[in-house]
Amino acid sequence: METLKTAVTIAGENAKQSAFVVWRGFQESMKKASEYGYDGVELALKGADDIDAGQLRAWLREYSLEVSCITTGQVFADLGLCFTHPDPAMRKKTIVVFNGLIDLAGEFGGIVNAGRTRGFQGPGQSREETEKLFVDTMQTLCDRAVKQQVQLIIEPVNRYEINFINSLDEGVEVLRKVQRNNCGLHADIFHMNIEDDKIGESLIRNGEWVKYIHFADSNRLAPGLGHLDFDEVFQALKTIHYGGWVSVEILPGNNPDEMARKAIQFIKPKVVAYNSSL
Ligand code: LER
Ligand code: MN
Repeated sequence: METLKTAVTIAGENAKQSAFVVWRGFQESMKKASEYGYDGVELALKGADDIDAGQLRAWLREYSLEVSCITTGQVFADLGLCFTHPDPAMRKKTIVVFNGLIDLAGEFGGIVNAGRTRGFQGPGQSREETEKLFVDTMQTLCDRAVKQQVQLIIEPVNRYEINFINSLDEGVEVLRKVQRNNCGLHADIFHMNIEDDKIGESLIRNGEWVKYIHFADSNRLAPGLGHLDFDEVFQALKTIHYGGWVSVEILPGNNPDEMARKAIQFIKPKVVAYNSSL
């Protein structure tokens, strides 16, 4: 079984508020991530042009980090693109942007997420139409990604942010219809606390699909600052033999450095204990 690794979410310095990350500015963020003891960085990008691949390679080497995943929230929030867009031209643009990110992930991390970019049920759109557009776009992107050995993972997000794919159960239901081996679930513990029946039980029930994890507490601050039971989460991860990334996606507050430090101080001992029990 693979070990757990820790990551923190980052974006470029000009990224808008819609980039839901702890730190901004790639190099500075990577330097701090390494100093604080994270193993990797999760890159929030709105396109492959956001970062120079050569520079990224050099920084990762300099700071001994890996890319955990490329996330795409800004593609939705900033560019207005998504898999279920009713306009075919906008869906085509979504595919072009994702193709670039998939190619980048081919060298860095091997995972691209679709959070809110998976789309939503728009006014006048039926659930069936929404699902069909989602499945078609996912199939196109998975077929592109398989050549780069990249996985495309969808993140159930709570109902107050989106009206399509809110829980892990719902995620699995639609992923089964995609019928591709390189797709999976990205479980965010904060969203699961709102939508799933029991966090541990849902992780176990849907375990074979879980490929990536976001960590935040009930109030979306650093794990340990809310009322979620992270021992239950780690126990469930053990049960499903989860190996790979746990990535901190939290509200940075007024002091992102302090929040990032509190997060790693809370999760690192649990990750070390998990890994040494393998
Ligand atoms: C993205 O990872 C996420 O969790 C969303 O809630 C951002 O709005
Ligand atoms: Mn998330």
